[in-house]
Amino acid sequence: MKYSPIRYSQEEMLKRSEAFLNKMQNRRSVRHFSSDEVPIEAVRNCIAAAGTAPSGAHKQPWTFCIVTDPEIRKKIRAAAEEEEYKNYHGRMSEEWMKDLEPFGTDHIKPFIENAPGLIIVFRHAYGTDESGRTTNYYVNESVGIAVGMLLTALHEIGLVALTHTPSPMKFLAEILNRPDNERAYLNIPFGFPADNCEVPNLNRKILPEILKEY
Ligand code: IYR
Repeated sequence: MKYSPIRYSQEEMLKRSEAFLNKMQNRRSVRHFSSDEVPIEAVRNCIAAAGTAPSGAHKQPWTFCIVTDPEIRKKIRAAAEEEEYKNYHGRMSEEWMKDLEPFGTDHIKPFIENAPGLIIVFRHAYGTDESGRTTNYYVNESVGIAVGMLLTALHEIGLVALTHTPSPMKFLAEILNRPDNERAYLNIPFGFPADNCEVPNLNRKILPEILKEY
């Protein structure tokens, strides 16, 4: 099948790369959400955009669950806080606890209930068809790329998000009744930042630190 994507002039490419970089420099993880309503159809489009990600043998080994139901969120929060309590009270190393200090995180996760919604991402450890189990390839890489595209899409429409990693997160598949081949990958609360929202004053590595040219 023939493929002819748009071809920009070199000057236009530079201009677009600078504009995109500026836009992405403004993306931040947010832990405090407002209750402002979010256009859910726009979030569905962001998920469809994530679903355009490349994947091993094009198996598309992902499921994205949008969760807004208060009862389900209550269950997820209770289970997440139970695990996180254990993490913050003995399961995480001293070094880990110290590394997290600038972010002011603890086991209490109000955003699970008060963000306008959650996108819970599942990776497919294997696939299924009429004959039984099928193999998926590079599942972590594939789902990681799709999530990167999802975060970019959410940022593009002016939403903020958090990549929340409750651990262990087996409870997510149980609460959402996902099939056996699906393993929770990330919980992504999304919405608008709260009025008084603050984020840690982080420095990003500069380009020479992350880019080596050969
Ligand atoms: N999963 C825990 C701890 C945590 C770990 C890392 I690495 C972070 O960058 C942030 C939090 C939690 O969600 O609080």
